[in-house]
Amino acid sequence: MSGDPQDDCLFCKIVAGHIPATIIRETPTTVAFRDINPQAPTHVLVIPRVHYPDAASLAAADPAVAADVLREAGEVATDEKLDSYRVIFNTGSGVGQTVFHAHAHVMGGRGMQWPPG
Ligand code: IU
Repeated sequence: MSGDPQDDCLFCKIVAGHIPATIIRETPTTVAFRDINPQAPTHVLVIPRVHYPDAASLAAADPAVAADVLREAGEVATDEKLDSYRVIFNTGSGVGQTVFHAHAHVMGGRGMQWPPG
């Protein structure tokens, strides 16, 4: 929960440019890149540059950056011309979180069911 880069974190490595990603937007506090295994025509991840394991711990420690992530999610939707989309923060392995660096999934471009599976 320090905010500092973690040696074993793949998204910290993307922020540092040490592993590749298709980056579509960057701000001083965030990076947005296309998901490597897209589940919708648009599937973009928005991450904070600082490392926190999930969105709630980011918001508790640095609410301004959490707001930046949300704002950037909206900017991605605008860039992608999505009038309907989802912003998803998987939190915990029980609901499918696999990378423990806070990230918003921005997904759109197809119909979706409610409730989600
Ligand atoms: P999750 O909410 O933790 O399950 O989401 C992690 C996402 O990160 C998942 O959709 C992966 O496809 C995606 N991803 C990626 O885009 N690039 C990577 O190098 C790695 C994972 I590792």
